[in-house]
Amino acid sequence: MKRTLTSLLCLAVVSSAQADHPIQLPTISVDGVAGEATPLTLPAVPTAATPDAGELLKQLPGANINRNGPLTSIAQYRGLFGDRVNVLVDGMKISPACPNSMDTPLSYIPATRLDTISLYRGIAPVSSGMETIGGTILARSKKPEFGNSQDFEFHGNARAGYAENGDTYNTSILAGLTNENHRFHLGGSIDRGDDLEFDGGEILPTEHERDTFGGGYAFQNGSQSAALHAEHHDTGVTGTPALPMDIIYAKGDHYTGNFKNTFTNGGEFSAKISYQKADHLMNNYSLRPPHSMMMRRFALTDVKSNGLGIAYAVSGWTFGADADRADHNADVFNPGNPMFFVNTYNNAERNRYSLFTEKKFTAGTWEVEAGLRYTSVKMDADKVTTSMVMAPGMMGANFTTLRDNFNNSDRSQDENLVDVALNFSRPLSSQLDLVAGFARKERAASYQERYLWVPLEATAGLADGNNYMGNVDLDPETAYQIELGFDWHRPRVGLSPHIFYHRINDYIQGTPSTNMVANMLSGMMAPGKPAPLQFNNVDAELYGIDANWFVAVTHNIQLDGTISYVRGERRDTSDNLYRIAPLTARTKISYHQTNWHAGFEAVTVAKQNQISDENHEKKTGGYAIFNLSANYQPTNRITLQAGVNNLFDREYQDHLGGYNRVSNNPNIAKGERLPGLGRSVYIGMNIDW
Ligand SMILES: [Cu+2]
Repeated sequence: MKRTLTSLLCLAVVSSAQADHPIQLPTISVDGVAGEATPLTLPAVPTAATPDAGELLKQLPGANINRNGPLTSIAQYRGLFGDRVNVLVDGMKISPACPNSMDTPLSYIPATRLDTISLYRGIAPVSSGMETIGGTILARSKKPEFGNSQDFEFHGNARAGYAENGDTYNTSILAGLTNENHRFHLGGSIDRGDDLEFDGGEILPTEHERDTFGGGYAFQNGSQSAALHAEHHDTGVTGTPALPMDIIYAKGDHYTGNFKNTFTNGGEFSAKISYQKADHLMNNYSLRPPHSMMMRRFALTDVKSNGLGIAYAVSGWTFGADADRADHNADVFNPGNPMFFVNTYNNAERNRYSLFTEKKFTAGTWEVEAGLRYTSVKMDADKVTTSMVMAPGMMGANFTTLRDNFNNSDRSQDENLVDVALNFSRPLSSQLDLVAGFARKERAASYQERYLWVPLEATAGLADGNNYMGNVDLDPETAYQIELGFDWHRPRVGLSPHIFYHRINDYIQGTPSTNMVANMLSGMMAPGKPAPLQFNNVDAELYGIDANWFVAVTHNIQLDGTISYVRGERRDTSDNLYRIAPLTARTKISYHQTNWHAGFEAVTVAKQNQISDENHEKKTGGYAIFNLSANYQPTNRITLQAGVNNLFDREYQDHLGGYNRVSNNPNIAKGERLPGLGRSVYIGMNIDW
């Protein structure tokens, strides 16, 4: 591929390099332009405007974020989100300690420590993970490179950023000692911020604090590599205004190990192992006023998980086995009444054992990737109880009935999931590729969907304000997926529209609970709230189109962007699916010189009228916001960054942003949709050595 040294054409080359691999969209950097596999890489400096790695995902076609707080971003891809999307952080599946996903997987990797974030566009290959019904997203932390000789060298990276909105600062440091065989590294980050603002005032509570610290050792020679990594993560007092409580802490450690050996026949054996433990405290009275002293609650939750995977790849074939286990606990307490407790989840276990095979081959002009995966999901939960069974009258009687029903139910459940994925591509000309894919993907119920025995909002961050009841007897979701698109890649123009259709049988969705005891209890505990929903199997379909494009207008000026549209509907009723991203286009014009560039971006979002009545979802209007950004490299090692997000301080509501649950928000009514962020001027610096 022809390359020039101007940064402009570098952009074009990177983009067309992406188009050469239509099945897997390679990594897009923070600027949405650089690719990790490309030698001519533009500086991958994350935007200093946000501490949250999730924000960066929005630059990928079809991807978006459900936001419940400044650090609580839930990945959405083509209308599927939460447990339906397989998010891996440094190759590891992280299980949130919070049953409401306050500590989402992406919250474990601060934006300042992020190296790349990437997405398997379209149908994720079965080798990318278990339960990939909504795709696979990979977030990778920055690590020093191995050296070129036996001599050890000291390398590192420091980043710092400040954003005026919320007085937000974030900083990280990475230090490594490496030679051609060994790599030692240490890294850490500090994120702090006060309450964020919009044009009409403050959004309470949106303060945040998070520290991370980690280190590791890696080895490589010609045929073997191994890596060990330990990571400590400590999120402190952080608001989640879209949820009924806020984070007081979410902290823990995770460890990963990887090993790879290449044999003389070209075969490659790889193994990975991981362990995670996290503890979490949340409450509804430290960062927000409680309804009353009587309604003060805090919850202590924890998770332990571990994972193991092995694979052997030879001659285009890959054979692999994966297993992981996660064990969740959550108890709710009342600070004013030491006798009060509710076991929400007691040793809720979700264990997966999986085998897969995948084959990549060429058939005529077609490149084919075909995969088959079988996964056994074994779930169980211990018996629960609550002090509320002692409550007088119907309250105590209802709690007793729900507890006994749950404890006598068949809590041990096994599911068998079968995934098949076929991805095809073929060149139609030297500049045009056709892409097609077909898949059957399955997902078993989450522990929240299965084991929530009392009407509460512990729903992995759905944030729709409804109380939910679990359902022990849920069937797995089965999706049939079709992907069709083309990638047009010329040196100065690229365009890759893909259309998709997902037909999902047994889609797990809250429908009005018919459990009279739960409904009565929910009404007694939360007067005025709608009757609870219960997780049930329904039928759904999602379809849409998304595209990635660029045009090199002149030698120095580039236009690029993405457009993402998805429609999510029920097939068994006339309702729509909940929290579906509205039609969104990102359009950027940028001017490039060798050591600086400046960009002006428009983010245009259509109204969302296609809302879920079942979830009591509210419509949102359309809007456009404009962002300015600039990078300057005074030397090869230093990048300075400045920008303004939401330049015109436009007041808008992000459809994926949730509703205000906090009664002391001076300018946002309770139950009103939370506003998007107002104008924020930011500066940042990145130093590599
Ligand atoms: Cu929580």
